[in-house]
Amino acid sequence: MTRTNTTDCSSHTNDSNNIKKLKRGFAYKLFYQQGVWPQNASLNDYYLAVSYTVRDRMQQMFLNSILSLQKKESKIVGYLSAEFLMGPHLHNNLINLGLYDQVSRAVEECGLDIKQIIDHEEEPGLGNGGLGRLAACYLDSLASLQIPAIGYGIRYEFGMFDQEIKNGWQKELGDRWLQPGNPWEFKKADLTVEVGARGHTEQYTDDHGNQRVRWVPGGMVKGIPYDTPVLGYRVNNVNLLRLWSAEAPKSFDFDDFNVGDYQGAVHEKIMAETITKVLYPNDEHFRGKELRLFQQYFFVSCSMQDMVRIHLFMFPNLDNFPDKFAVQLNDTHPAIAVPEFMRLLIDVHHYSWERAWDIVTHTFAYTNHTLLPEALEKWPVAMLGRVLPRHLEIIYEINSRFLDLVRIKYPGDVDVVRRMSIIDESGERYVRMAHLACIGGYAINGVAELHTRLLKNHTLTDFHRLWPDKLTNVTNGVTPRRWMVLSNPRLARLISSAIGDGWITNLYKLRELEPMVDDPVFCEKWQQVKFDNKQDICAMFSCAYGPMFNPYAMFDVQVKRIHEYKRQHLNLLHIVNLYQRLKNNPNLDVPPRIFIFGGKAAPGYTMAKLIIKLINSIAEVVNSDPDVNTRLQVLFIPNFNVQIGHMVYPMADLSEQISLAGKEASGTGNMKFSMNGALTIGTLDGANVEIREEVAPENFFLFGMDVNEVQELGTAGYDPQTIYNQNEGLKAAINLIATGHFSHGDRELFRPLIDSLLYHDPYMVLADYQSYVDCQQKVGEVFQDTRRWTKMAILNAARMGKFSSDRSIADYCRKIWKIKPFPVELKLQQLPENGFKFP
Ligand code: 73E
Repeated sequence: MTRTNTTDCSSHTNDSNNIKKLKRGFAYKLFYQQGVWPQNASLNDYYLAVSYTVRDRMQQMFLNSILSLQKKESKIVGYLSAEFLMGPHLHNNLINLGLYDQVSRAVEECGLDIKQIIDHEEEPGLGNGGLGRLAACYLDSLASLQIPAIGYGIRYEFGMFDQEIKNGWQKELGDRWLQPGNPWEFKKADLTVEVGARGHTEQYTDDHGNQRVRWVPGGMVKGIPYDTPVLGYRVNNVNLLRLWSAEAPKSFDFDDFNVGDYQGAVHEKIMAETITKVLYPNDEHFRGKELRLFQQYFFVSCSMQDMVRIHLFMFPNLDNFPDKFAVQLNDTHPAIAVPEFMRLLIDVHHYSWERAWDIVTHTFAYTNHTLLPEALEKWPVAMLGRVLPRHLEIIYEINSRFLDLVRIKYPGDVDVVRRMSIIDESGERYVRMAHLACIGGYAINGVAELHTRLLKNHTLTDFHRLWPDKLTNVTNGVTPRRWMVLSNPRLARLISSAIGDGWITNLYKLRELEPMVDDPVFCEKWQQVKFDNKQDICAMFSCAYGPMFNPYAMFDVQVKRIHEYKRQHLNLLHIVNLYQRLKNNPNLDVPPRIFIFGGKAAPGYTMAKLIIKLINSIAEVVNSDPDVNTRLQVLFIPNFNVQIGHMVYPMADLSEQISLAGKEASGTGNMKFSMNGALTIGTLDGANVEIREEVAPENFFLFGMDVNEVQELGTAGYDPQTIYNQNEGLKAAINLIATGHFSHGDRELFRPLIDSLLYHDPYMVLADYQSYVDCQQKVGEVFQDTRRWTKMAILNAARMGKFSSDRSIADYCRKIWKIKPFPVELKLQQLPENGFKFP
C-alpha cells in the first residue's frame, strides 16, 4: 500500500507551501532547540535544525506504527544483532519520505547546500562490516515491505574506530559519533529494565510448595532503550531500532559518600557504563573477552524482557509468544537469548521446563554468517559460570536432554555425542554457541547457496542429519534505496527515465533494461554516468594528490575489511607484476588502471595491518614513477565506511571479489558493485556463484580454484614454494617486495608477509595467482572494447533483481518467520489547539 500523504504533493502551490513550512521549521529549531540565531549558527546547528524538522515529518507515521505493533493480529520480527551499521540517516530519510527535493530547495533558499548538510552527519558506525550492514539493509526492507519489526542492539558510545593512515600504517582513533548530538533517537527512560550479573543460584520452596531455583545476582545494571525510527520507502510503516545503553542502578550513592566510599560508588557507575562503551572491532575473529560476553548478555536480556513486556501488554500469559514474535539471532552473538528466555519463563513466569522449551524452540531462528573456525564463538565454561551462573545451569540441562535424544537416535555412537554436545570437552571446556543456537531454535540458515551447502556438508553436518528440515538458505541482499537511489542518483535517474521507477521497490524490473544494450544513445548515457561518477572521486582526491587521477582509466576496486582470506595481497601481487611488465616494456598494450583499496584492519591483526602498509608502500613507489604512473596508479582510501561507500560503488568499473573459495560466506559488496554497473572479477565463493549465475558466465570474470579443488589441494598437500619456483612472474613480484623495492631497501619490513606466503599460504594465494593474472589480462582486453564492456555492465545491473534485500526479507518471511505484511493506516491525529487534559 503506498502512502497518500500530505508531504509528498506534486502541485506547485503545495510545493511552495511546504517549502515555506520547512524553512520556518528550520528557523524554529535553530532558535528553540539549538538556542542560536541563524546568523550565529554553526554547520552543526543547521544540520540538527534540518534533521529535527525532517524528524517531525515522520512523527505521525511513527506513532501510528507503534500503535499497530500493539495490535494482537500483527506478528513482529525481533531482529537481535550486536551490530547495526546504519550509515547516515538524514539523506536516507529524505529519500524514503520523498522529501529530498523539497528539503533541498528549502535549504537552498536559506543560502545553504543540502549536500553540505548531509555530509556533515557523523555516521553511526555501530558495526564492523558486512554483518552489521546486512542488519541495516534488512531493517530498510522490513519497513518497506510493511513487516512489523524491532531491531534490538547495543548503543555503543564508540562505534567502529576511525582509520587514519600515517606513514602508510593504519592508526585507530576513537569514533565520537554522539558528540555533535544525535537527532534521530528518542531516549525512553520509562522503559528501562534491569539486568543481573554474577552471584549465585539457590533453591527455594514457593508459596505453593513448589521447588524452584532463583538467581541471586552479585550486581545489577540498568538498560536504557534509545529508539530510532526506521522508515520504509514511501509507505506509512515505520519500524523501530531499539538500542540499549547501560547505566549504574543509582548514579550517585550518598550513603556510600557519607560512609566514605565515594570512590566505590563512582567506580560502580564507571564499571556499569563500560558495558556499552565500545564496539569490539574484530571481524570474524573470536576473542573470549569477558566484557564482550557481558555485552552480549546485556542487550539480549534487555531485549527479551522488552518483548515479554510488549507481549503481556496484549495477552494474559506467554503461551502464545511465538505467534506474536519471531526472534532472529544474527549469528551467535545473541545466542545467550536461548537460556535467558528459558530463565525468564521458568524462574520468573513459573513455566515447567517442557512448556518453556516448547515456547523457546518455536521462537528463535539462527543465521550463520561464517565458516571460519577462528570466528566460531565458544566461551570458557568457567567464565560463563562466573558471569551467568544460572544460564550455565540451564545450558547444562538443555545439553543433557539434547544428548539423550542424540543417544536414542544413534545408539552406541559416542563420537556423535562428543561432536554435537554444546560443551566442547576436548581440552579446556567451552560452551559452543553455534550448537546452542542450532538446538534452541526452529530454523537455521546460511547466507548464500554455497555457504548453506557447506554448512550442511561440513560445519553443521551432524545437525543437518538429525533435523534435515531445519537448515535452509536465504541468500543475502542489499537495499537498492541506499545503494542505488541515494548513492548513485545519476544512474537512478537514467534508469527511471528508461523504465519508470518501479524498480526501486521491485528490483527484478531492472530486467527491462536488457533490450537497451542495443540502443547506442542509452549506452552512451550509461557511460557518461560512470564517467561523471569517476570524475567526482578524482576531484575529491585532487586536493590530496593533485590532478593525477585520470577518469578515463579503469577503476579497479577492492573495498572490504582487510583480511588474509579476502586476499588483498593477491591483488597486490598482480599490481607488482603489472608494474614490472610496464617497466620492462613501455609499449605494453594494457589500458590505464587505477587500483583502489579501502578497508580497516582489526587493531590486533598484525598481518592485516602489514597488508595496509604494503598497499601504501606500493602506491608511493608506483604513483611517483613517471615511467608507469600515467598507466598504473594505486590509491588507498582511508576510513572506508558507509558514507565513503556511497561514492565508491558508483564509480567502479571492476569489482574485486577474490577470496579463496569456501571462505567468504556471502559478501554483499559484490552485489552493491554489480547493481551500479561494475563487472566482477571473482572466485566461485559466497554469493559470487549466484551473481555469476544471474548475469550469465560471459558477463563475469571467473578465475581460481573452486571449493572442491581447494579441498583436494589441501588433502594432497599444498606446497606454495613449488609454485613460487616454477612461476617466473610470481617469483619476480615476490622478490621485488622481499628485496625492499617498496620499503626503501628495508628487507625486513614485509618479511612476515612474504614468509607466510612462501611457507604456509593458508589462503592459497600462490595457487590462484596465475589464473588471476591471466583473467586480469582478459579484463584489460575487454575494457578496451568500450561497447562490449558497457553492454556487459548494463546486463550486470539489469540482472541484479535477486540481490535486493526485499527478496531476502520476503524469503525470511515465507521460509522462516511465517509473517505477512501488516500495512499501517495513517490516521492523522490533530494535536489539540487548546492544550490537553491528562486522561
Ligand atoms: O561473507 C560475509 C557476509 O556477507 C561474512 O564474512 C560476514 O557476514 C556477511 C553478512 O552475511 C560476517 N561477519 C562476521 N561473521 N561473518 C562477524 C563475526 C564476528 C564479529 C563481527 C562480524
